[in-house]
Amino acid sequence: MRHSHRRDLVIGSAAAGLFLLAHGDGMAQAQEGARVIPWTDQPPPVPPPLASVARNLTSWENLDSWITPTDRFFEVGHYGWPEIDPASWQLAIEGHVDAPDRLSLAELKARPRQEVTFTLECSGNHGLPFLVSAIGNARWAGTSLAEVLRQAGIRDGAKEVVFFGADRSEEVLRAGTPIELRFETNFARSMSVEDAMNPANMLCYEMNGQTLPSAHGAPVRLVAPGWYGIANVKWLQRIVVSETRFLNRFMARDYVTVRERRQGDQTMISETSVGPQLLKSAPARVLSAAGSHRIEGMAWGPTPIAAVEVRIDDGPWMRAALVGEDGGAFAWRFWRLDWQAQPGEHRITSRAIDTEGHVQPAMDDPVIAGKRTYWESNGQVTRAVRIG
Ligand SMILES: Nc1nc2c(c(=O)[nH]1)N[C@H]1C(S)=C(S)[C@@H](COP(=O)(O)O)O[C@H]1N2
Ligand SMILES: [Mo]
Repeated sequence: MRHSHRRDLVIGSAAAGLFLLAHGDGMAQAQEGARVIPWTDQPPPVPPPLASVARNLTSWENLDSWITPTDRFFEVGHYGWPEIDPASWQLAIEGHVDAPDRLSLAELKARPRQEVTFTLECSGNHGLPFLVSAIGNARWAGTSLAEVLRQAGIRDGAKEVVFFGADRSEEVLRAGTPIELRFETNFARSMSVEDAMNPANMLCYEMNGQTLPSAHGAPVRLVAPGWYGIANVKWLQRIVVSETRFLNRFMARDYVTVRERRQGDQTMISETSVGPQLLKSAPARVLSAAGSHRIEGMAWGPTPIAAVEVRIDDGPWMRAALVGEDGGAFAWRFWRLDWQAQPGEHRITSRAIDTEGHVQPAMDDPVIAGKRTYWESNGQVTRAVRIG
């Protein structure tokens, strides 16, 4: 336990012994005698039209292991849930390249293998009342995207790399007007050539040591560590190197963050495509054992987590202890704070601080308060609990 902060000493002492077993393997459940006190502000169920888009949301109380088991990992599919025959599947590499190629799954698996532990968060997480646990941390394995692109030979003048999924649906522009346009299109997202060539990116065929399940994009998905979920294109079918920018629904119409900003004495609106992950944390659960309490949660973001602070009701910020695995640049950190709780209703808020001193913004920070869309909601998360 860290004692770098004075308030730590006050909070950390008496209850510490009771919870010692809790994080030996990162599992809160492994702890004898400790009981989870469910939050009183439970999210409503995903409303029917979206329940087939965002599935398998596991409550924060049950996201209790550092690696999220695949059967508790949330799933998002905007254009349905394709089942692809891995034996006949091929990945096309085409567009502005010297040597267009088609790669089978066996050929991809024969290439050098790489792995990463990456916490995948949907950019809508915490932006909608029913979407508050669209996050999970998994061990992903595959082969380098950059090496496949290098082999195809990106030609001068290329701007972007576009990733097409096999999932397809109809899109409508100017709906309900005399100049409405309907067309069928595949799910796709693009990245600048520079971002695509990041050595962390992989063509992924394994999740948590098993064959990538179809709900998570089998046979092969893009894993783009450090990016919000939307960039991690599932059911990959074609990778097209492009000389122009690619502006589909998932780059430029939806998945666009609309923000009001003060610019001198004017208010301006900025509209930006959902991008890399942002600094964030959330309280995950409150545990109780023999009259003592402990708050546990996670923190993640683009830069290493230096500290997490927790506030109870309107009290002072208290430093939590970072615990469990430090799984590298792309994985969440678990944290905990022992708590001498008084009976009654309480609000628990956490904020992450990175090694560069950035602090996760409060909900009334202009960067969050000025946001008109639910994407990229990295404001501080407050949960409610009743201590009996
Ligand atoms: N082909 C395809 N890839 C996709 C999506 C999709 O609808 N189709 N959804 C994206 C979004 S919004 C998220 S949050 C992640 C979710 O990944 P998971 O289902 O493995 O959790 O997949 C991304 N990749
Ligand atoms: Mo998402």
